[in-house]
Amino acid sequence: MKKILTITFLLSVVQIQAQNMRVVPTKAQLAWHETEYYLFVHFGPNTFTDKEWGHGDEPESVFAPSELDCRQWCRIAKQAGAKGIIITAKHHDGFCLWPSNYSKHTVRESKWKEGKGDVLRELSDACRESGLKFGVYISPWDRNHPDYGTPKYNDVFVNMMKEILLNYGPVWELWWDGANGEGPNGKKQEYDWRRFENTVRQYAPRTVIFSDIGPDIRWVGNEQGFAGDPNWNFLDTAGYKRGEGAPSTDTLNHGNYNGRQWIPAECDVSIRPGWFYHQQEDEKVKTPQQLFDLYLKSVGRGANLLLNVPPDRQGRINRADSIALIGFRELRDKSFTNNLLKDAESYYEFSQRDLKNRPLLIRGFDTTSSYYGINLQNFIVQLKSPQSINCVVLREAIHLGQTVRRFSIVFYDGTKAIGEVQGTSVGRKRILTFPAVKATSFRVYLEDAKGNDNISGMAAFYIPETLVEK
Ligand code: FUL
Repeated sequence: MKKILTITFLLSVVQIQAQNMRVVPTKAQLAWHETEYYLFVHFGPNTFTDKEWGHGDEPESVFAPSELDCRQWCRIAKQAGAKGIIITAKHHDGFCLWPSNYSKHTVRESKWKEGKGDVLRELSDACRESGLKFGVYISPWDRNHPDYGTPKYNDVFVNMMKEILLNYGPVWELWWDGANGEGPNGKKQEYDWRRFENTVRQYAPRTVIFSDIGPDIRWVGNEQGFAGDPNWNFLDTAGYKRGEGAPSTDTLNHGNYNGRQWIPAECDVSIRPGWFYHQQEDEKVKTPQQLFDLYLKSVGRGANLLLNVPPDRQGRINRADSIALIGFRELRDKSFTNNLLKDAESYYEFSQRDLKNRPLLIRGFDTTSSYYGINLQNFIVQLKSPQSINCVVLREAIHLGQTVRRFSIVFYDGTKAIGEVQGTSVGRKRILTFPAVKATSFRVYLEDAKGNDNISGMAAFYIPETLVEK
């Protein structure tokens, strides 16, 4: 009897572990991971009143862009190498950038284009034309709507989402802000999240939903744009709620190593101090170098980067921001174009599989994830000639899960070890930067993993010294 119990116990342990190891992304999440970096656009009455959180009592006439040009936003996004745009269709002030039938606080009531304007229409068209993904931020918190704070508001919110999903889709990502304050009647809303989620799944099953705790994508726990190190794509949401009931910011930042759901992190951060445009911040736009550093701390830790670039009162992306964005693009191109492993050879010390993995290195580091994985243990890369290296990039075949917890890389000059770097999680992409070493080969040691590791891409670069992560 005791034996049977022990066996049953062991089997269930094995089962639980196997279940954990099988946590993998959905197809939509996998595609989302590949979008890597895209723009956030905060635009609305706050742009004109110089506020960050409007009270919802602003007259609609304040919304008056003089030369709104969503095609200009898209051109700049493309030039900057971003893959999509997410727009604040409705911020906390409740103003709708589309003529919603469920509100009287919209572009229709403004004087812009004599009430015939529709920012969502213009942006969704422009995104489609330029091959950018179109995403929508919609704040459940509404400081204007008369029904807010009553069950009727949940109908309003559902209907607004339906309007957006059905009339402007495909919506690639839907962004639910966790903030929940009081409405015009002084009451907070009891959101019917289950119904909200069902609505999106019913009308737009391919849309990925962001909120603090998913269901598809989680908030990274800060608005500075950096993911945790390590960063797990797993999160346990049982017992947690959106907004104030969310897990600790530290948990959101790192994820849960043993989490049962695949809910990867997105790093939202603004190119300026504020989320909305304020002229006095024109001098405070982040530099290309700062943006590059954010890229290392977000994308380089396996998360996605959602970079906010707020249009000005004309309705155009300001010159100061576009210059920074293009500069950021140039730094990425300069850094990641010349993969030093192009001609390298790779092999396992203790196996006969010499050179079998060469395609991994040659394919190097494209954006489509390879469907084959190799194991890191004793993986050696032999360079054709000595190379100065200060950056190594790894990818895990995340469609098979995420397992790598700790690894190290030892660099050699001939047979002499000349340097070592350490890394934690890998996930969709891990970019390690370090003081340059001149090496003839290097060896990757897997120090700890939660299951079979599958590395699907590896590359090495010599990036400008000033860009090495501090
Ligand atoms: C927060 C909001 O309160 C900010 O205004 C901004 O929209 C940011 C992205 O999310 O919760």
